[in-house]
Amino acid sequence: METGIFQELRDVIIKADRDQALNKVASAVEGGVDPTLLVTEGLGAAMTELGRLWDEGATFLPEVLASAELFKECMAVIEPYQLARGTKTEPLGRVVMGTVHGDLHDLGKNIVTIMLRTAGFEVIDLGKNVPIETFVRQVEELKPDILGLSALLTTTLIKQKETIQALREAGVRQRVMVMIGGAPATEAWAGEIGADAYAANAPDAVERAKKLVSTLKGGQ
Ligand code: B12
Repeated sequence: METGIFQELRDVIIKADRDQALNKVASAVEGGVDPTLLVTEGLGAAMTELGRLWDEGATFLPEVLASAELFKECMAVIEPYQLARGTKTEPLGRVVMGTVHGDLHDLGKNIVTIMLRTAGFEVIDLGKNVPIETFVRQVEELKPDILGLSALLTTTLIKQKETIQALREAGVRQRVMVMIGGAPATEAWAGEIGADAYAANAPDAVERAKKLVSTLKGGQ
């Protein structure tokens, strides 16, 4: 039963039980469980739950790190199955994505990246802790339709604003749609810093990205 596997997967990710998690993921994808649901209901939900435990002081950094590493290993198993379900036609658009400078959180960004790829976008993932100049240079060189900026710390949120400012200063702001996300980001923050879109989660990010691209194609 599918809902059972998501709960089981959440439990073993939270416990960072590597063997169990990798076995469960492999047998689920081979058994035809929807890979996107495994990512959102299994892996993503486990990290959200871990976040709640962290807030309560019921888990500690080494445990979170172990779960985060395992999350990545599981994603690597799921990704080929997810991509195989995606479209193989002309990409919907090009996205450059990264976590802002000073911020090492990349699990959420990775989920957004893979979901955008599955939806048919070409995504160039710059990784985490990405300097502002790198974002600007990649926008100049790769000419993406969308720049995605992830930030998980209240102290690094400001980098989203500074990146948009730097794009303006480099004269390339009008060339790209900027989409922001990450736990402390909000719709209001997006408006305040002049971003084109905010999304709270990966499915929302896909919807927003599709709208941004259709606005671009509509000749805005
Ligand atoms: C896992 C984790 C870590 C891991 C990160 C591993 C990794 N590779 O990412 C480790 C252990 C390394 C870590 C380190 C730290 N962490 Co930490 N971490 C977390 C935790 C528990 C979960 C974050 C997570 O992965 N969530 C699950 C994913 C799926 O959700 P998400 O990231 O929000 O992403 C979703 C959306 O936000 C959105 N999204 C994300 N990015 C983007 C981008 C775009 C463009 C769009 C559209 C959407 C989008 O879609 C995603 C999918 O749905 C949170 C707790 C929490 N409540 O969030 C703390 C948390 C973020 N960490 C925190 C802190 C303080 C730290 C440390 C400073 C701890 C320390 N003392 O060293 C360091 C900072 C290191 C650094 N410089 O970045 C605080 C931040 C507090 C604050 N207000 O700033 C939190 C909130 C915990 C807390 N309550 O104190 N952390």
